[in-house]
Formats: sequence, structure tokens, C-alpha cells
Amino acid sequence: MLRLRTGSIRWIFAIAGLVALAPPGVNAAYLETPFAGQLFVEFVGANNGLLYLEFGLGTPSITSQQSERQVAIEMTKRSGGGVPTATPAVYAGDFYPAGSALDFYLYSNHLNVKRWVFSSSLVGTPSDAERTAFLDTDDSLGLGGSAIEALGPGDWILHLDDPISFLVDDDDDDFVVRVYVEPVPLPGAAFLCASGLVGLACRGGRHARRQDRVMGSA
Ligand SMILES: [Ca+2]
Ligand SMILES: [Ca+2]
Repeated sequence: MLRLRTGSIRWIFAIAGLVALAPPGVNAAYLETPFAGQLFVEFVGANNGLLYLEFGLGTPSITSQQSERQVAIEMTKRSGGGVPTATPAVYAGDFYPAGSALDFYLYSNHLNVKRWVFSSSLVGTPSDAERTAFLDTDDSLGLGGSAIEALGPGDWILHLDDPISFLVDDDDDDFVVRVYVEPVPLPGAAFLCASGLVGLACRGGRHARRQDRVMGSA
């Protein structure tokens, strides 16, 4: 008969606790990466009358400077409508391991009326603006109320509304962007991240790298 001593039982619970803590993904994130890799953001289309629209990663402070934010794409109004200043896919950071959380923000400035929406707010008490921007409240897309169209593993089209759209509609075409992960071999340090052994440290490192490397400038 297998007999476990009290010390052994403590170790089993301790190891089980570490395993439980190991997955670093945030369950309620807007998206989660299905595998480790590099994230890219690609402008698809837009239909809005905004003078300025900015799309990026994370949940920045509304008092932040643009240089402090993880800007991916920005649009400025020209004759004939709003167009992005950058159309190619832009690199938006390394995300290790699989299950990394992806949240986004939109910021608009129209005649100096500034508005923000954050996808991370959906897990709490989102504003009407945030629900309209990051969801499809009338299910016009037929995706069950989601604004996320999956093209394949780690490859999505986001049908977003601008931050002031809730005042007039929820047509899910104000800002359409593709977000996708390119799988890449894990470097040595990232292997440790993927193993969950040093998950907290890795998340901090990823954040710092994203701050350094994400496209966009003030
Ligand atoms: Ca919407
Ligand atoms: Ca709209």
C-alpha cells in the first residue's frame, strides 16, 4: 500500500499550486494567442468620419502620451474620408507562451472631442461606447454578438466601431483590422516562459519589449 507522509503531501499540494499558477493567460481577454509567436496588425478598411483614430494594444491611461502607448495603426482624415497613415501589416510584439492575452484600445479625436474605448472593459462594466466598439450588439455580423471573425488559428478580423459610434449606430465597419500571430521557434528564454516556470518574469519582459518595439509614434 502506498503511504504518503505529511511532508510528501505538502510537496504534492505545493507542486499542484505551482502548476495551477503556471498558465499566464488571462481568461477573459478579448483574444488569446493559440500558439507562441509574433503578432501583426493589418489595416483592412474603414468607414468613419473621424478626423483622427488610433488603434493599439493594451489598456493605456487616457492621460498617456502617444509615445507611451502601443500604437499599431492611426488614421487621419483626408479628402474623401478617413484613411490610415500606415497600410502594411505592422509588427506588434512577441507573445510567449500560447494563451497570451490580447486586449486593444481605440482613441478618437474629433474637433478636439477625445474619446477612448478599451476591450479589457468588457469583462467588467463596459460603457455603451465600449460595447458598441468591440461587440456586435445587434448581431448583424451573425457571429453571435461578437465582432471577432476567426479566419483560422491565431488569425482574426476585428469589425470595430469608432468610440463615438454608439451615438448613431452599431454597423461594425468603422475600423476593420486583421490581427494575426506568426508562429516562430521559441528562443531559449522564451522556452522558460512557455514552461510556466518563470511566467511572471516573462510577462514583465514581454511588456517591456512590446513597449520598445511596437510600431507607431507620436
Ligand atoms: Ca459594433
Ligand atoms: Ca459605427
